[in-house]
Amino acid sequence: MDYSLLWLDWKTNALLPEYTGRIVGLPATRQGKAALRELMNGLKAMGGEPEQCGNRETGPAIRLTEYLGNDEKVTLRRRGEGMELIGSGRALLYGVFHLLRHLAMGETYPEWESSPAYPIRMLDHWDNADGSIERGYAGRSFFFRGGRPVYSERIRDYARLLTSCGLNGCCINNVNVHENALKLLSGSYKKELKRIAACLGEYGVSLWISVSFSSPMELSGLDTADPLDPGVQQWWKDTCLQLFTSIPNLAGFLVKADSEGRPGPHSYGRTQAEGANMLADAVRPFGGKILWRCFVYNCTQDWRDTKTDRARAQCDHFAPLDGQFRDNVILQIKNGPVDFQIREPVSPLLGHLEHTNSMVEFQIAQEYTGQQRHVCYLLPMFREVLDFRLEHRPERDKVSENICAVCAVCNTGDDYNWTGHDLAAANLFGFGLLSWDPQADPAEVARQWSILSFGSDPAVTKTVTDILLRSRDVYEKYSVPLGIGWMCVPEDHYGPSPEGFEYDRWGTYHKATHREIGVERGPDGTGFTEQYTPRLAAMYASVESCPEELLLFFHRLPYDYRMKDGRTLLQRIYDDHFEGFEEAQAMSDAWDGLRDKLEPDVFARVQERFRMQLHSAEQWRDVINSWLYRLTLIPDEKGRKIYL
Ligand code: GCW
Repeated sequence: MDYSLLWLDWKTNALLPEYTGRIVGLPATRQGKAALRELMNGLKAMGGEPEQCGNRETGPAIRLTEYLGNDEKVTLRRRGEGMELIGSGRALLYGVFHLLRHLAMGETYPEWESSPAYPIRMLDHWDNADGSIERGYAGRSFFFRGGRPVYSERIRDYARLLTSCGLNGCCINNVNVHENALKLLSGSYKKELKRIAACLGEYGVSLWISVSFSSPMELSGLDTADPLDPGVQQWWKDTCLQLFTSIPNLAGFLVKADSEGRPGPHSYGRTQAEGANMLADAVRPFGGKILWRCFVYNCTQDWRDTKTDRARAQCDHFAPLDGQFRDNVILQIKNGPVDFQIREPVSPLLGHLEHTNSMVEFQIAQEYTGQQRHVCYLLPMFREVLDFRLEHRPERDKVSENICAVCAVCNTGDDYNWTGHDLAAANLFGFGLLSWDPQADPAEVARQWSILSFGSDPAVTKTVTDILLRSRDVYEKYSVPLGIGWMCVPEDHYGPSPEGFEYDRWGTYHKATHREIGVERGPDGTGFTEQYTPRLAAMYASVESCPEELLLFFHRLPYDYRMKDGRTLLQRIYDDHFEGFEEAQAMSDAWDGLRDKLEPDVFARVQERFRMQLHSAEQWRDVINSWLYRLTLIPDEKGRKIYL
């Protein structure tokens, strides 16, 4: 096998309790059978010798009790000296993986009664038909090769990984739908899709595909894709009939429309709701859903235009449309108002949709957070977003209570370790657990992941967990300061380039001069703060009450502005950059200390990533500090060397 099984290899030293020696119960469905197989194989991999006893219960055992249906609620409870798992076939899968995980960690009776917080918990792949991956940092696609989808055993193991951490959906192709990917709709790859869908389905994972809004023109030569045109509507209906009837496990479409040059309803003078609803009507007979992205903004802005603010765009476009979307449309909203930066406020649009389904889109592909060469554990950020109180509706105030689904842009590829950086797999695992339970504790998730991935030596667990939990703050310190965003190299988005986006068209400006830096987003500026409810709006609008980590997201300030601890803004930035690099060095040293405790190849792979991280962190430190020093001519108070 040319890939690892990540947290599913069950190589642990756990002492298995007696009841794990007998398995009772004969699940009838494909998913139930998969659960039984996983249980047997998992116990064997842990050194057990489980015996399948049919329905005979002759002593302490694990009993699998399968209910018919598709419900995801699962119960694990003690039964005499043994355990019983109760649920539908897919719920048994979650139960089995939960049991195996906890046995592997040495827990004897991991009782659990749980339902996932959301019915849709999925990963979005940005895989292209040619096998490349947009913003992919872990090799090439394992869904596509040479212009078409391909089935392989790896997809089955991928499905196992997803289910084992609670995920149940996967969109296999990029939201930018080009070339052969267009044909996923047309039936050209029906056989391949069917095979992939069946394989995912065995593990309770639904297939989604991204489609282009102008498919009727691109695939069939219609002269319009206007959502109100009857011919267009019929085209989508016919296409969906073909597709959904041949692929039963297809859940629906993900659509990036009117965004970064992609076609959409705006080209025909129609609203986002009219566009989404037309597709929703076409998939409805098959129980399908439309995930409609809200990443709609003007990406051809002139840097001299002081009126337009990209942060405002999503609310400006979508908030007025609340209530106009069909009930099988879900608006997919990035966690922040701009674009997956290391620090952004929570997207205010998440509060505005009272009568429209919405979901949060996170990104575990670390596009702006170190591209899986830097360690950056994102669960603390995701928890902050899900816990954020929008203050719109007291009864369901938190983001986590306002949404009906979650997704993350995926960080996998065909690298041996799936995620490029071995430690980046913690984001995949963690996102899964969090999507099931938005209250999951990032520290506990990191601990579990570390034990399952690297074994139970407490020194390893402690070091790995510490590294993960510090990593986001460290990355933030040496990279982009105080929520300002961007400052990375255009195109590949890796490494520092403080003015790289400054005179470009993307609307991501900081407008730094020798006196001040930042965009004012309060009422006297772009008015972005007004998109929040009054208390939050006032909090962000005032420099005094704005959380310091977001200061330069919301405000334009002089470099000698005094931070709460008395340092100037500029000195804070200098200090963060020096400290951030030192802390990255300390994380790398801590990893070096594990040399004798880990498998040599794992140790070496991560060590190599730390080498890349340190090189890049040093660049970030030096480029940002030198740039600010040369711009302001204000020296570092501590007299450290600032140079390129
Ligand atoms: O951040 C940008 C990325 C694009 C991506 C886009 C999006 C898939 O740089 O590569 O396109 O976001 O989310 O649609």
